[in-house]
Amino acid sequence: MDETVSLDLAVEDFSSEHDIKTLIEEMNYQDPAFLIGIFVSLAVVIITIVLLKYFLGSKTTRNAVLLVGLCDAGKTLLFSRLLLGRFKRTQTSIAENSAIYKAKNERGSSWTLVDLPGHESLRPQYVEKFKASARALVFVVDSALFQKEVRDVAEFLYSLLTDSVVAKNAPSLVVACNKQDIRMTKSAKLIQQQLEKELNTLRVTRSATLTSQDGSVGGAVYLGKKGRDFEFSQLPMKVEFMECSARGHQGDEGDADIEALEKYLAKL
Ligand SMILES: Nc1nc2c(ncn2[C@@H]2O[C@H](COP(=O)(O)OP(=O)(O)OP(=O)(O)O)[C@@H](O)[C@H]2O)c(=O)[nH]1
Ligand SMILES: [Mg+2]
Repeated sequence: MDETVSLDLAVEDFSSEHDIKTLIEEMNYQDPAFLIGIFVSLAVVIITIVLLKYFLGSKTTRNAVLLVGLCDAGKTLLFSRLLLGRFKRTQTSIAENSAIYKAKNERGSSWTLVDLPGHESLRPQYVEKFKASARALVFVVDSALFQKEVRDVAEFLYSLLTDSVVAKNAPSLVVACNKQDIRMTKSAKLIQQQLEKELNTLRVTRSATLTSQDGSVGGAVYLGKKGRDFEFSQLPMKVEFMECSARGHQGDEGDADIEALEKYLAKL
């Protein structure tokens, strides 16, 4: 009985060895162009799979639109307006609000809209928690208080933009210059110019601590292009500035003025 089994195995071994030999011999007889064709097709398939995984894989998992900004900028009211269209009395947030937002487009895209607390002591932990899932950052600014808050706004923006995860994923950035219903507020253009100036100054003071060769230390990356004044166009992500009013021009009962932001979210 045992002998038959070992004989069978020997025959099998012999035949598989024989198969490989004939395969190699056949390949030797093949036209080299045919073999090159096979290798090229295999390489194309592998490269396509890797690229698809890189572009689609990372984008599809990043599905969150984060509302960030200083305290009182209007993030929670904007959150309520985007989701329900209604005005809502708000209090300073101590935790995130999160809900599914259906974009106003034919594709029927939906994003997880997350409103993060703006308080200085809470901000870092919430940014840390959600930054990797961000498809877009809506950075909300109180345009009426901008002059007074410019330094704090720039510092928060700087910490976000030099974060290595944010820089790598490069989520779209929209700076929503809110509270445009208030008289004498700063325009989006002025806010952009002042922020570029302020970020340029911050970069000089902060980059003195960046020493490693790739320009990163403690998870921070260099902001913009070295040797040139900072401009938002130098960032790895798409950046847009827009004006809006979560309260609206007709008071609490009227509609908000957030069409530009809604259009932006529809194209995301
Ligand atoms: N006039 C005016 N007031 C606004 C506007 N948006 C928000 N507000 C008011 O600003 C105050 C702060 O709004 P919130 O939405 O609570 O601000 P927040 O950014 O969520 O603040 P934190 O939760 O502390 O980070 C509230 O009294 C809002 O009614 C706006 O477009 N115009
Ligand atoms: Mg809030």
